[in-house]
Amino acid sequence: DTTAPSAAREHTVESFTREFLREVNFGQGVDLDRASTNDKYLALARTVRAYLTTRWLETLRTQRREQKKAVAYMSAEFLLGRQLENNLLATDLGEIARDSLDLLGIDLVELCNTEIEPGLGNGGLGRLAACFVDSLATENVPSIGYGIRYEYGIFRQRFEDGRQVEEPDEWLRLGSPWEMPHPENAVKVGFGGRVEAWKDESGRAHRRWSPDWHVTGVPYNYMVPGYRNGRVNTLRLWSARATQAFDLAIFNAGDYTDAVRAQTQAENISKVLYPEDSTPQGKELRLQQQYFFVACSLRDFVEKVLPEDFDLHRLPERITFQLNDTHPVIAVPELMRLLIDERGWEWADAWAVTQKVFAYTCHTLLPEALEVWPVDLLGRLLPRHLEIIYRINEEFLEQVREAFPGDMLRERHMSIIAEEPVRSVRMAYLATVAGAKVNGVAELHSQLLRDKVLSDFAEMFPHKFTNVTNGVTPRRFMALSNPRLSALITEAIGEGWVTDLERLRELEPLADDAEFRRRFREVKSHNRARFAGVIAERDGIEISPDAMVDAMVKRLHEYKRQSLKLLHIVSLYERITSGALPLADVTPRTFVFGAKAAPGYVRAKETIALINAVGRTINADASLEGRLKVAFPANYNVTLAETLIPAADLSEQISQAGKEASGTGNMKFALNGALTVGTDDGANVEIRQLVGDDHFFLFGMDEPAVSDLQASGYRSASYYEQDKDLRAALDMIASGAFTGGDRGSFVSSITASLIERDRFMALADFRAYVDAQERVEAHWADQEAWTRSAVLNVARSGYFSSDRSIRDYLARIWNA
Ligand code: 26Q
Repeated sequence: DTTAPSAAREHTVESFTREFLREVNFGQGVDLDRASTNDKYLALARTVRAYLTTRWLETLRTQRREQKKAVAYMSAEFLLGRQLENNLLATDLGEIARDSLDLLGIDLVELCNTEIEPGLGNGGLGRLAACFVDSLATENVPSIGYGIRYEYGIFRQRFEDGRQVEEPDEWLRLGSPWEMPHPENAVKVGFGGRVEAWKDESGRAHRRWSPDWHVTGVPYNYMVPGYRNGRVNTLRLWSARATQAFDLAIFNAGDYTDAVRAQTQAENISKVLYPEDSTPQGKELRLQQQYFFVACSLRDFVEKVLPEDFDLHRLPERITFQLNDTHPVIAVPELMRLLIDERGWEWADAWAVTQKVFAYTCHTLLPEALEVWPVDLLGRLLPRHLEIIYRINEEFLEQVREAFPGDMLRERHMSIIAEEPVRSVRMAYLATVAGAKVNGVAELHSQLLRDKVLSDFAEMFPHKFTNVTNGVTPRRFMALSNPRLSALITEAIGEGWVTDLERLRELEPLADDAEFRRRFREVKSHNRARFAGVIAERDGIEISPDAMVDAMVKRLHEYKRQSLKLLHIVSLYERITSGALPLADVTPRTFVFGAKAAPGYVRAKETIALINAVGRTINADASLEGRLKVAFPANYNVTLAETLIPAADLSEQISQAGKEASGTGNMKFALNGALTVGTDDGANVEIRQLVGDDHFFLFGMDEPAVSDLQASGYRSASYYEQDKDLRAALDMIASGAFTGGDRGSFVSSITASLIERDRFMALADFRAYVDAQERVEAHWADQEAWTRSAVLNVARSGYFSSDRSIRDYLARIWNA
């Protein structure tokens, strides 16, 4: 970047080297010639951190002076990925650091690769939060992210005999140079206990919560730099500690072991990220986590971020709390409690403010993924909050009765409290009632929220409902991860596109430029080779760098239909081995999978085992002459995504229509020049509309077709009976062809469940999918046509920058 105010002027290689060496000596306490790679990594990280800190402090001073309205993004997950490279990119210190280290004989890339990524999220929702804080900073929005500093992030995945094994993610093992703990700003949070009534001198009735145990939240600050704009925002993650008072009381009582046990109980709260991302179990510790970080964050904002003696009646002028799904929704009764019990406000005043400061983003459509908390559990842990929720519900149902007199059924449907199967709080309903706005994450998803999941609420509060289509940060997912493509783009259209992604449109004419296409292919080819190198080293997987890279990477879920992809692979293999398909007609392809299964999700784990079994067989079959390969590197994470996505030619987005709220991997692939084979689901719909039907392989039932088929009675067995290729593929799996003749265990349970039930209609979409794959192959056979499509995918996907998402949030929600 030569036009941006270059860091070089204030930060020469020389001074960088001096600061780096200082960090080696005085930060790590070692001589350079005795320093380990980790010492050098930490020293480099701290050098960059110091540079950021100057700007961070300046950002904080400005905000204290100007007191602009801010956004607090509350999320139980922030799937950040590695920090060093990103921060070098944002500060434009990359070249200086490289030159400086070169002179010292140190390899920058090796240091970057030392970093263990903070995997503080499960998948899409957590990564979205990370993209959003990046874009908030880049779009110059005063904002703060609030979340949990899990000691263990998403588990590390290994395969043992093809089966998933989970290991703890010890991401803090080698030290964490990016965080700044602030124990002096710790916050105390209560749990359990009782609620008492009391009267003040004037005789006014009040309620008071006396918790019976407490936990201390220690804030850890992370700096979130905007892209070369001088702003550095804060991400504040909370870590749980035992409260000192609690410790002392028990120690003084002489019970040392009890005291230690109490400490452990407290610290358990931020110990580990729950690895389920759907069908959440109502686990008490999970609710403790949610209340813990939300209570800390509200108190922090009200008491530390806002000026002292700020009049909270004006809170809506200063903040929106954006709730990332329902995980932080307990913030609603917590703010009510704070205003009413702790500040003596009247209910109506507190409710008026509360309804203005919260907004809710929904990320799902699956009914089983909607969070509910049994009232007995919630009432035991947070008795005052349950009372408040009941009162919110009473007043809300009163409103429902007024709006729809005599409609008892509606009242029951809309109640925040579900009666069946156990009395529970429906968190999405609470969020919808309390929030000023409710948004879905793609056009189709928002429409389905209005029409189906929350239709009664949309009827009652039409003004609340809106859409903000997700986006991804082009900093990490283009500039950082795909430097070759980025350089080619910059050469073609100049600087500036990284923060103004619609400018990629200027590439459109180049799709017709043969020389540009050649260079584009060269970039892809380089990226494939780079990816091949990484998985060879990391996983011992050998692939040809010339074969088409066909990638399906996302959490393992039945609705995402990895099994449909697998049926396609098995069908190809079956047709080849049975002689129906001449090898010469088979497009050389590497089928790449990346997927973690929730540890308790048996069917998902069986699917992983089956993919690995099929892969082992196909990869070892010499008769294929290496034309087909299955590559399933373990432990797919942000870091691996950064080398895989730029290498991909084909992006698999094949969820059952109406099930994937948005998807964000789909956007990353399109922006890196992969073509999509996909259903009419989530943001695929918008991707296809933008890139055009000729450059997107659409297949399968759309959402209305799925609903109709469901209503008329779906019988998967009929597809098995009537499609001989499908039958042959399923039979081949069931015969034990991939499991050394073993027809038992997961083989029979997976095939039987597909043939007999097939919850997400993979069989119904099989034929359309195979046809789409044949269109893929025909298009690929014409490399010029394919490259043209790939370039147009890049050129027309600028809309999917998370910068645009943030601007949409500003216009539709935060300034509204
Ligand atoms: C809730 C309660 C208890 C335990 C776990 C959970 C939990 C945790 C994570 C529930 C859901 C999640 C994650 C959901 C998620 O990642 N959803 C995805 O969000 C993306 C960003 O909007 C969308 O693109 C995806 O379509 C959606 O599946």
